[in-house]
Parts: sequence; C-alpha cells; structure tokens
Amino acid sequence: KLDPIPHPPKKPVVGNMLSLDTTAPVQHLVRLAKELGPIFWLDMMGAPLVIVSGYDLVDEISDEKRFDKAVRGALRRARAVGGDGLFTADTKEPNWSKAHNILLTPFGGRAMQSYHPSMVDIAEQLVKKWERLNADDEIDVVHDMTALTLDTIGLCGFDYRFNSFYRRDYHPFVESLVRSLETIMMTRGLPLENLWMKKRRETLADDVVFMNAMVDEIIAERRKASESAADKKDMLGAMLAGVDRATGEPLDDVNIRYQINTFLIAGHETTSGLLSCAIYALLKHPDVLQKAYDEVDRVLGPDTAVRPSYQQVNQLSYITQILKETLRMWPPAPAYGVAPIKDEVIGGKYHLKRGTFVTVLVLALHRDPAIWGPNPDAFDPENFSREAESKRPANAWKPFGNGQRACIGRGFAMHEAALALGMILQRFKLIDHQRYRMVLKETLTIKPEGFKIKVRPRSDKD
Ligand code: MNH
Repeated sequence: KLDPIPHPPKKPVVGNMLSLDTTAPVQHLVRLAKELGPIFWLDMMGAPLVIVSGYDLVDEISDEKRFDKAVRGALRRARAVGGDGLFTADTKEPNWSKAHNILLTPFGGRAMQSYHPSMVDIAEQLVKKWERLNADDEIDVVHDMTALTLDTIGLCGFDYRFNSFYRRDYHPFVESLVRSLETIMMTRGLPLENLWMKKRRETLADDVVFMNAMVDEIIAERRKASESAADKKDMLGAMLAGVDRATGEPLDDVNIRYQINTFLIAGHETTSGLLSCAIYALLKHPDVLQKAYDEVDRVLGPDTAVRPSYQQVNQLSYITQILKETLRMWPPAPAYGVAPIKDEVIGGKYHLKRGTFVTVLVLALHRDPAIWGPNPDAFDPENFSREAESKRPANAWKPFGNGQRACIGRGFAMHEAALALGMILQRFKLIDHQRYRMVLKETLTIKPEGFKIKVRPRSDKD
C-alpha cells in the first residue's frame, strides 16, 4: 500500500534492516536516495521507514498542520538520558510546551549578550593552547572543538567548568554521556539483542545514575545557595526562576535535570562538528580563507590582546556565510524524523498512513540540484549572500530542523562558532599537513574522522 513509493528488494522477516550499513547508516541512505530518488521506503522488520530528500516533498512535509516531529528509534531510546527534555519530548507532552515557553528567554538574543564573556573565556583557552604548541605538534581538530563547545555550554548553561583544556581525556560526565549515546545508537531491537548487549545495558544504567546524580547535585546546590542565586545569568538560573506563561507553572527539578542533560547532548557534538567541517572547508578553499582573513582583520583588527565584543562578532558576516554553507554541505544533524498527524497524500500520489515514520534526509536535501544548481557538491559561501538567501525558497536549508521543533540553540551555536572561528583566524595560519580528505564518522551526528592540522602564528613568514 506504500506503492508507488520506490523501495529496494527486501529479505523475509528482517526486511531491509540488516542490509543497512550500521557504521554509516545516513551516508548509506544518501547513496540509496541517489539510486531510488527523492522518496523511498525501507522495511525495518515489518515497520516502514520512509526517506524523503527532495526539496518539493520536504517543503510539503514541513507543514506543521499536517506533520509533527516523531521521537522514534535512537531518539526515543535517548530518553534514557534526555527524558522529557525539549529534544526527546513528544510535542503533546505537557513539559514540551512548558519548557519551550520558559527556555525561549535564555536562548533569545538578549541572553546571548550575557553569555558572550563566558564564550570568550573558553575560546581564549583554545587559542592559548594552540599558541603554545611547537611547530610540528598536531591538533586533533574534533577533539579540541568538542572541548570548546562542551566547556562553553557548561559555563553558559549552569556555571560549571568541565576544564577540558586541562585534561588529557574528557570529564567523567562526558565519558558517561558518550558511552551512553553509543549504546543507544547500537541498539536496534533485533532478536537476542538483549543477551549480547547485556553488559552494555548495565553500563548504560550505571552511567545514567552517575550523570543524573552529578546534575541533580548542581541543581540542588544552586537552590540552596540563596534566593538571589537564581538570578545568575546562566540557563539554569533562568530555568529555576522561569514561569510558563500558559500554565503559570515553573519547571520541576527532574525536568530541569533532563534539560541540562539535553543541552549537553545537543549542544556540544553538533557545534563542534560545524567548526571542524568549517576548518576543513577553509583549508580546501584558499580564496575563501583569504576573504575570511580580510574580514577578521577588518572587524576584529590585529590586536589579539583586545577581546572581541558581542557586536564585533555579529559583524562577522562573511564568517557567518561560511558557517551556513558548512551547515549545508555537512549538516551535523544529518536527518530528523516526522510523522503525518492524519492519513496523508504527498506529492499528489504518495499515501502515508497516520503516524508513519518519515525521515527527512537533510544531508541529501542540501545537495538537491533543483535548489543548489548543477554543482551542489561545491563549497561556496556565496550560496548565503544576502541576495542568494532572499531568493531561495523556505525549507530548502534545514540544518536546524523544522518549525516549533527546530533547534532552540541555533543562535547560541552560531554566535559561539563565529566567535571561535574569528579568534582562530585572527591568530593562526592553518596547515593541512595530512592533505586530509573528508571521512564522515556517524554517531548521533556527523563529523570528520581523523582530521588533524598544524597551525603557525599569522606573523610567521612563510
Ligand atoms: Mn540543536 C533541536 C541541530 C546546536 C539544543 N537541533 C535540534 C534539531 C536539529 C538541531 C536538527 C531538531 C531535531 C529534530 O527535529 O529531531 N543544534 C543543531 C545544530 C547545532 C545545534 C546543527 C549546532 C550547529 N542545539 C544546539 C545547541 C543547543 C541545542 C548549542 C543547546 C545549548 N537543539 C537543542 C534543543 C533542541 C534542538 C533543546 C530541541 C528543541 C525542541 O524540540 O523544542
């Protein structure tokens, strides 16, 4: 009944489940989309999974009156860590709209100004580390960008310093978080999986207990500190003080814990992937890099002792174009799920029963030639010049998801990324000593695998 939606041949019982490349499922779906077209479906052991990657169809299913976010699969299992926090809540759960209303303030434009000094604090730790390297020391780009984004959300979110630049490994909380997400991604609901996954599931349970205890402690300490401690200008302060205008209620402490876990999941892997891919793109495009240097020199100036101001970061418009184009080419969250609210027909002929899981394959959508022209694989920040942006239809570029369920942290991430890239370019030449070619590693997100660079001070003669 999914006819005429194309689908590849399937096996009895498991359908297409076991033929999907488990280490890089999203990239496998992109290859299938090239073969099968803008819509196709797979049989996941009896449950259909519809994959949409063409602009026209994505535009149609971006209509929130007809389609709602679907928290299924790995995202559903991530509720072990994220609970009914914003990212993993169903839209109709009471805590979704409550937290959405309360959190619009601490993720709004005015709040960004108050986080700016903390963002500079952490970005300085990164560039100080790089300044002190020897000429042939290698930088593990994803590692350092993850340290940056994690420490930034820790400090801005709840005034906690993970101090990632002062350790060789990650903070124990992050070890637990990463291990948990790994288990969550590996689980597929196959027969006998419970048996061979036993050890991992026990570890997951222990990790969750550990993470919750640490975050609960931070919340309890803040509540105890004094009444005025709720005024602290971080996200935790806003959550403790905030009241939902619709219900008149505040968030409870368990939900606040889930929000903090959520910011740590959603807030560090994605932004670090963006920054890592942006550096990759700059290395491969000397002309773009030169324009970026020109802008940084014009807006921030050469004096690295003066910290960039909030306003200066907002003036880095070419850097922002680079970041947006990077989000097009390598969207850190490469897919998201929706489902029709009622039985639906899309594209005039594709019937979808109510609740059918539909994956929007952002990674493929962002290279649809109907939108991006005959050469969609070319990196070109001019795709995000003001003129090009104004001419492009809505829903062609979806790195932050859709509608009311879109990323609440996008302003935060873009400010953090522009600041960090600006401060890096103000100081360093970037050296691609490996002649690295992009290999995308898939976890909950995508990021470059094994990407290393070297840097030299801008002042060095070639
Ligand atoms: Mn973020 C939702 C991408 C940075 C917190 N984010 C989403 C979604 C995408 C996304 C896509 C929608 C997912 C879905 O429909 O299932 N997020 C990104 C990207 C970056 C990013 C590409 C960086 C670049 N996100 C951040 C940061 C934070 C954050 C930083 C927090 C500090 N994101 C969220 C939350 C949601 C979300 C919270 C869930 C919002 C909701 O459903 O109400």
